[in-house]
Amino acid sequence: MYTQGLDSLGKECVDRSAGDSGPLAQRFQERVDADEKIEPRDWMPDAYRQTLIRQISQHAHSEIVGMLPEGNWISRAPTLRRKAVLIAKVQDEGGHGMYLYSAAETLGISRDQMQEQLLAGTAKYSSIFNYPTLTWADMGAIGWLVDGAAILNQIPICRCSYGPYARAMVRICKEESFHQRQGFEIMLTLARGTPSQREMAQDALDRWWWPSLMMFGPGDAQSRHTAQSMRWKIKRFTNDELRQKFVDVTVPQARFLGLTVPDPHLAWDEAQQHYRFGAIDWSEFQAVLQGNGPCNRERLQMRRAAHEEGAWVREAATAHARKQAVRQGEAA
Ligand code: FAQ
Repeated sequence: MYTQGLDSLGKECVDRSAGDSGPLAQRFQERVDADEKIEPRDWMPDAYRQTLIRQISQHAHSEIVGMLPEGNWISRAPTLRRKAVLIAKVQDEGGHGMYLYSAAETLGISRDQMQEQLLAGTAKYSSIFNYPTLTWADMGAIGWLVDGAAILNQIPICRCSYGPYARAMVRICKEESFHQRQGFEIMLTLARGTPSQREMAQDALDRWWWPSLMMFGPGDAQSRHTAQSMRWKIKRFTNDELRQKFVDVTVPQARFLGLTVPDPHLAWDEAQQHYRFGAIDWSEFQAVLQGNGPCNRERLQMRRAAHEEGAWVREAATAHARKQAVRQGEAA
């Protein structure tokens, strides 16, 4: 369902003017154009390397910070089954962060450097994780909308030009698909429940709809990286193309749930075969990116505390590795 139509979008947005010249750069672009994978030891333009480090590390940080809004509900899940599923989902997100940090490390940045950037507040992570999770229905809305948006954004990355990133995304997308379904199932249960459960589901949709649309990034005219990233096949579709696909897929799902998308301008455009939707409040998006969203400070505080509290684990692991190395040296 989420992959339908993705292969027919995006071709006209490739900017051919940017990029290095010189025989190595030319050969590199030819390989990308031929859909060959670029591997860590291959020559690549420095700007390509930096773009990947930026995007993959932001993506990894998003997964790690993204554990916090849901982690908040593990102890309050309504049943044992819901608790077990939520724990598994949050663990998956931790795993996604680890694969992605490993993929970024192949480009020459260390995990410690990425951690420092996150904890210092200089690294970006997805805006969506700076919103609070106020009710149980938010677990449904996150799975349905946030993971749904993440899948649409990430399936094309399985075909991205950089091998380690593309391969990491294959497993991640499979797990995101399970996450999306569990979220939809929570919403369905609430939507078919008591009037107050239904109200809770509607309230969660009202609060998460617009931030989910913002996940895809600024509009194409404002996106500074899209043209070059598409030329390098890091991105396969523009932010607006993916956002439109998300709206087209999700609105019928909201109707199936019997919930109302909080957008008075939402309308089906028969000629275009797309839903038209209202204007996004980009000032809210910018405020979140500048650190002034509802939970930015809380999220970073939590990460810093977790890092400090985990110092003894890192020390123990390092001491264990040292001991192992000495023993292996003695045995050799
Ligand atoms: N939030 O020129 P563009 C998940 C920044 S994972 C914050 O369009 P680009 C799983 C952008 O970095 C969610 N910042 O940039 C999960 C750039 O800043 P810079 C994360 C944003 O890179 C589910 C500037 O604005 N997914 O949800 C955002 O070409 C549930 C200009 O933007 C990924 O990271 C934003 N929403 O396109 C976990 C997917 N949007 O670096 C837990 C991979 C834009 O110049 C629970 N990433 N910015 O200072 C991508 O596809 C791209 O990086 C985009 C942005 C599309 C996010």
